[in-house]
Amino acid sequence: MIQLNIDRNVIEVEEGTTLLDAARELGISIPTLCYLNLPHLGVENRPAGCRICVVEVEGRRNLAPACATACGEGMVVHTNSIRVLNARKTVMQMILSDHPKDCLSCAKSGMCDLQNSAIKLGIRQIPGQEFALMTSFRKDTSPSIIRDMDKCIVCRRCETMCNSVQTVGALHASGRGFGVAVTPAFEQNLEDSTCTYCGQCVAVCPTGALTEIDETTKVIRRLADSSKTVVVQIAPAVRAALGEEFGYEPGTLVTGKIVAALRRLGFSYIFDTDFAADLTIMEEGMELLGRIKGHLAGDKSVRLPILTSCCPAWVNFFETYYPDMLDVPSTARSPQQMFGAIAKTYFADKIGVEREDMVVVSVMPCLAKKYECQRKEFSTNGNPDVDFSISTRELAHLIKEANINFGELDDEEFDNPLGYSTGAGVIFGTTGGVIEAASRTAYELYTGKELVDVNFMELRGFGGIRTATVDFDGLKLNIGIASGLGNARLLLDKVRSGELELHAIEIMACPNGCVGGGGQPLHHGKEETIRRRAEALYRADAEKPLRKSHLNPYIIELYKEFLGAPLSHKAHQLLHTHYYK
Ligand code: HC0
Ligand code: SF4
Repeated sequence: MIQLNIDRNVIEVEEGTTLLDAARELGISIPTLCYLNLPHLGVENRPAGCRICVVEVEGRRNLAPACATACGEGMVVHTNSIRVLNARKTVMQMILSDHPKDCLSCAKSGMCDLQNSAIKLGIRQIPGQEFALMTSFRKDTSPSIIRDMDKCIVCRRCETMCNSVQTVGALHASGRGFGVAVTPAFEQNLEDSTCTYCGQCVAVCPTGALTEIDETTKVIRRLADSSKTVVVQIAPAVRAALGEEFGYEPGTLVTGKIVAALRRLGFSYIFDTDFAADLTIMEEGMELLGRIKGHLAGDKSVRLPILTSCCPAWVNFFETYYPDMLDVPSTARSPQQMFGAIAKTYFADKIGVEREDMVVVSVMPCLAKKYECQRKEFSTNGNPDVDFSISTRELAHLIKEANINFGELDDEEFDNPLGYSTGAGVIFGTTGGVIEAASRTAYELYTGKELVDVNFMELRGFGGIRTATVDFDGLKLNIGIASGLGNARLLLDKVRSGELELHAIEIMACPNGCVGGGGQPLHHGKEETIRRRAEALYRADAEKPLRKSHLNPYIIELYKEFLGAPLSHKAHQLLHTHYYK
């Protein structure tokens, strides 16, 4: 153990502890900007690049970055001496001297760590900025994300998420001095890189350098167009997180308030992606059972394990990195896309609206969903099944912009038929939920027996990679679950090498599933926030009268009136897809 003195407090810490952690243990707050600690993901970003966390160590000539300086025996440290405060202010002024001054209209305004740090440090002027070199980079716009490197402070948090957590490797720092920026290889556009649009870089960017494509203005225009019927669907994970934007604790379910707010915003029909999640289970569950039965019958052409296919960033990832396995994932479209396809056919017919006059908007915790709804295979004669996908954060902006007092809204119910869901559809939003929902239905369809306890506790949890065996009345199914693309890669490599033999694998690109999505209220990597959102979804499931997808009466009606049966010709046309590179 090492003993040192910080701001006249004596503390004992283990060797290797940083000054930042020692100070935090004492309850002393040292400001940070580039530093990001994500212990649940096993990564720590501390390039010591911003120098905002500098402290004074007696006997040393230079100030030391607290995030990257180990405690030493007998050190005497001052975290808020005049010298330290002046240095932090100067550092901040230097960062701001080369930073655009459009804070009022910046997409990150009000959520920006740089802005908050400048406020805390009392910055009121930026001396000498007329002499500073204002660098300017071209803006890079992709279907999901905008890169504005003028706002990059080279904290490299995005690089850590993209490389260490997601193992995608789309972003790296390049250049020197004022010209330094974090960019895809050869400064190509994100769209031409290996980026999956998972949005995890956006979720940790402390400034407006990486933000989502904002589609709220387009949505408002469609809402104002009386010739359009505007239908909205909300994803499972949105209901457990949107409340945070309005002062509620993480994990507060605000489903009824969201429905009420969407009605006030002028949407004609308020539906639930959870309905389409139930539909996904019907299609994907039958596909799973078909492959398992084929496997048991000795059919060598059957590919196992089946991989879930509802996460578009994951689809991007396997299309790029596993082109030899494109026939392994389920062909079922994601619930977002199944919803769009059914809304613009079955439902449009029911209410007598032409496809071209219907606009489908989705509210998603995800940025890759913006890209997914633009994939060409999800449109008919150029008309997309889902017109716009907005994030949970964008919905919060819309509600605030419309002056809706969210906290005072009484709960309202979804519209039917596409607004009714079982508990199985709700848990899609957290890691393990899709495979648990599939297991509930597949068990009953396979065994012909009633599943009394629907809680597959062995499939729940928060570990990035999990395996479990579920018992289908004697048939043991080996299940794998991975969240985060780095974990997906680890698991798939084991399957490819034959080290692991699994029947089905659920993969979600974002750590811990959609509850931790790149479009959710910024959680700054706090695992507790994400965990509480996940718990909320399991609560919502437990409160539902029906908890198995195949019992959803509106799904039964949809097959009876329109689709015929799971995996029918029509179901294939509207609800399945193919993969390509
Ligand atoms: Fe998800 Fe989904 S569960 S990907 O995480 O499958 O975004 O919440 O909407 O589509 O349902 C996201 C969340 C969805 C889809 C569903 C799936
Ligand atoms: Fe990397 Fe995901 Fe960001 Fe793309 S969206 S650059 S894959 S972290």
